[in-house]
Amino acid sequence: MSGDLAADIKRFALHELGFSLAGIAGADPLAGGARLAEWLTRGNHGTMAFLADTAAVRCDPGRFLAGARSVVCVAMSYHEASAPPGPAAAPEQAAVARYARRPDYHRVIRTRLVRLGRFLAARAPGAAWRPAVDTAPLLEKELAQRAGLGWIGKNTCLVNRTLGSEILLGELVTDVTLPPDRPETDHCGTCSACLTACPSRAFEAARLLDARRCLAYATIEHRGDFPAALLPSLGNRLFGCDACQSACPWNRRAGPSCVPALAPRDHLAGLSRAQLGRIDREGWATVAAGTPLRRLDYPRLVRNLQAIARGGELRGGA
Ligand code: B12
Repeated sequence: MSGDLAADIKRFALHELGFSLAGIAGADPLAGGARLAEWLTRGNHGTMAFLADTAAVRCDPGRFLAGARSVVCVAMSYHEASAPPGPAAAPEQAAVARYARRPDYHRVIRTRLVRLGRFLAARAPGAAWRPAVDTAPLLEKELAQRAGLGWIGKNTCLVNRTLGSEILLGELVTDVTLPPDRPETDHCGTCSACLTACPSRAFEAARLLDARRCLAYATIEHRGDFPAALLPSLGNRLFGCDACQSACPWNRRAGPSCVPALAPRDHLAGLSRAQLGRIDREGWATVAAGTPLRRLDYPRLVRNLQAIARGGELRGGA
């Protein structure tokens, strides 16, 4: 077990690759597997079949990479203390969640994880490694908690005591045995601001989100017609939702820590609904290029814009 190698890997991740946090977790199976199975049985995942299809791998890094012994967990901050709480955009604008108003973190984090893998392999010849960001079948938040990067808050997001929860996660799974860091403990205490702030009442309990009632799910992941029950609470949200994070006192307290690689694209903070309503497929591809917005195809852009308008009618407003 090489303590020096572990320290060098974390130093390289923080100082050469520009990650905000880095820590090491053991690769043994995750306790969250049972909760995930129960969550799936309840249907809380909606149309996200990919979660059910890969459930067995998600809670066992050893099935993600044969012979896995350690997981290097990293995080990148997009937190701008100046960002106002609530949907930033005015009613005539389309609100895009803060994580999505910037270069696509999947690419930003993955290219750096590949460099981290090469750094590891240079120091440990023959080492096997595999990068993972978001779409890879792993319970990223539970691994990050195990690696000491933060704890799973009541809104189910990973929260760091200094940076808050506006951090995006990535992992490098390897068959090299590295000394693990100490897991972080829960610091939510009696606060439940996130649970009450959710505009669509998506939390059935602390750390239990019914994705079918989550506006981030409805605008980004849901396949099919927009869920009618969520129209009144949608507001002008086009892509994602920040409500349960904006309400979190840890985000209120955290200073600005957005990394340069995730610097915001200002035009995405005030997209006009009227202009988007006139845009064609190519036009949308240009607006979404290089950002997480690419996950929203053109038919669902149109669906979400229509849902915002119908929601407004239901509220008797714009
Ligand atoms: C599916 C998914 C979603 C779904 C479902 C969210 C969810 N909570 O599951 C939807 C589309 C709704 C979604 C929304 C968002 N997402 Co998302 N998403 C994922 C994904 C791909 C899988 C998460 C998963 O496994 N869910 C399954 C359920 C069962 O897990 P869970 O709800 O987290 O519950 C666990 C914990 O509660 C835990 N637990 C721990 N202790 C305890 C104690 C008790 C008593 C209980 C009950 C449970 C519990 O057990 C459960 C199983 O692990 C991850 C990437 C990954 N591969 O991990 C990104 C990820 C979680 N998403 C991310 C982001 C940024 C978001 C949004 C903030 C985007 C936005 N602004 O719109 C929102 C936040 C909404 C929210 N409050 O979660 C980031 C979160 C970073 C962070 N700081 O936590 C991730 C890690 C992607 C990344 N690589 O950065 N997401």
